[in-house]
Amino acid sequence: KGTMIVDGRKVEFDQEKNVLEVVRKAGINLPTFCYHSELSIYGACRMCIVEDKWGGTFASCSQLPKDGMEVFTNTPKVQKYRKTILEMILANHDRDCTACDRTGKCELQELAIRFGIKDIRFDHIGKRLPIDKSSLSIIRNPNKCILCGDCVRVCEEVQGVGALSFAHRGSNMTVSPAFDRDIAEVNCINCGQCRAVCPTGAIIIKNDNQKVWEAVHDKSKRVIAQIAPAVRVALGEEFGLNPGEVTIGKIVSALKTLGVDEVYDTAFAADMTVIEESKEFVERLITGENLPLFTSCCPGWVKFAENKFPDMVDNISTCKSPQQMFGAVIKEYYKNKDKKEGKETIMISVMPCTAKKAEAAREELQHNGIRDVDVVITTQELALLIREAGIIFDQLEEESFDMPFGLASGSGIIFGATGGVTEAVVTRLLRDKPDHSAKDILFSNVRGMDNLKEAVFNVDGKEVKIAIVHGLKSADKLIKQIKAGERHYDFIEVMACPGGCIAGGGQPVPMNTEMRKERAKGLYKLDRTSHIKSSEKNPLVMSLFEDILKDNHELLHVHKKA
Ligand code: HC0
Ligand code: SF4
Repeated sequence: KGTMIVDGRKVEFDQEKNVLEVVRKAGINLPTFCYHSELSIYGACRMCIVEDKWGGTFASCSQLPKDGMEVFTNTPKVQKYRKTILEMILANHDRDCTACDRTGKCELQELAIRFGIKDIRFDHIGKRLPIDKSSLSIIRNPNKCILCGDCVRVCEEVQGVGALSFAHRGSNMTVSPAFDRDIAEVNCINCGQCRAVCPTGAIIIKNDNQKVWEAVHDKSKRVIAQIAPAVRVALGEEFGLNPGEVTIGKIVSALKTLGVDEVYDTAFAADMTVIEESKEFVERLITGENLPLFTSCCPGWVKFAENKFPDMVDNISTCKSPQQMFGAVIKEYYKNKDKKEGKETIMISVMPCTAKKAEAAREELQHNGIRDVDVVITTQELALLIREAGIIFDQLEEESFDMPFGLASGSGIIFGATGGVTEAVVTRLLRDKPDHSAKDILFSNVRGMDNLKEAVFNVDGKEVKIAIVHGLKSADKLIKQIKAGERHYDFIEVMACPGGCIAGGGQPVPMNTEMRKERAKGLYKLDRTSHIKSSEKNPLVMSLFEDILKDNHELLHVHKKA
């Protein structure tokens, strides 16, 4: 607690972690590449440099604020210093901006414009390192890397994966997977969080939009799209709206304009998941086998568990994720009609998540070479498709989902936020309990952005303990404690990305905790205004269980997790 003087003006500080945050509080947007409030402080880019009253300079991210401290943010010395750093980075950077995925949203480009960099005094080195296209989810272009280390830290500190690190020394320094291997050959779980923090185009989403165009241009295809819960509260950010603003009607309309035949809600399939997963949970509670039950809908988490805790894979629910359930059900639903009409059904998913691309390609999620889901595009790719097609988002008339798979309960929709799956399953298990106040207390525990959330409730007289974690580092810590016998749970929801799908690696960037909260709020609002509160009250889901799923239950489950 204290007061600092920034450019001659007094600023009080209290919780601010460093001088940089105090300067920003004073209304000065100091530039930085390597500072993220949620990651450890690296202090390498030095763009946030300030001058003290004695003429000394320091990186403001790396200093604690002190009472009476006086700093200047725009002296000739720091201005010159920042410009020189930018020129040095640009001299070493691939300047193929017109064809870059991040153009217009690149933090390096933005700062070059902001600081009026026109002539670069250094020779253009223009690295020519190979581009890594091995992953199904992301592309790494080391020629555009500015060595801020944000990806290295998020992968290690938030995800507990450590797939990326600094390699080589001096001017040969790069960021790469160990031993310069391709990213697909290491323990990367495809979460895309590295891409979400990368300030340039050095890590981008693998773009599958061409596959969408090919499908909608092919008259022999019946093109069906499903839209994940979290997409509807984030896509708007690409078109100037606030985080959390719901644009689902426009998204449906945009997909129809692009040529998709039918548009459905992944939250419908989430309702199926709730019913199947609750059943599985109650069965395990009775037998006592494979507890705790871990949720299975997050493919980043499933791959993490396979890599790190192979002995716990049987604890993961056998339920396919809603994305995959939906694909399997749609293909079954249209099987006979396709045969009659000589068509092929293509399932396209619009997801907030880069790992869903890898999930859809898993061997056990295809049958006789036919995948449950054919193409996965992220929220970001959908925004690109909309722009490419020349669709003016603002002017789109809202449309509703098609039927019969367009109706979802509020429970299905909140899947997109951390705690949502748990809340939906508990709502289902407590369906006969009229005690709303107990449910309200329970749900206040499962919502929010705490790393670990816990709740206890009763099923048929038995006390059940739940944990919710998001960010795989938190999951890693929790599982180690469970293995050591320090903690005990019956049900554990794990989502790889901090905040859940709303903050997936395929969502618009930049992203921070406030935005995550706003996006989650958008989903909870949809839940409140939904006519159907719990999954088993979704009449269309229930009739599906009576109909094609009656003898086809295996469509919803997966048993081999290689
Ligand atoms: Fe999610 Fe899902 S909630 S993982 O976060 O379960 O991606 O939004 O679509 O599959 O429904 C993502 C989001 C989904 C699935 C659903 C689940
Ligand atoms: Fe690490 Fe996720 Fe990036 Fe893979 S996709 S390198 S796991 S942050």
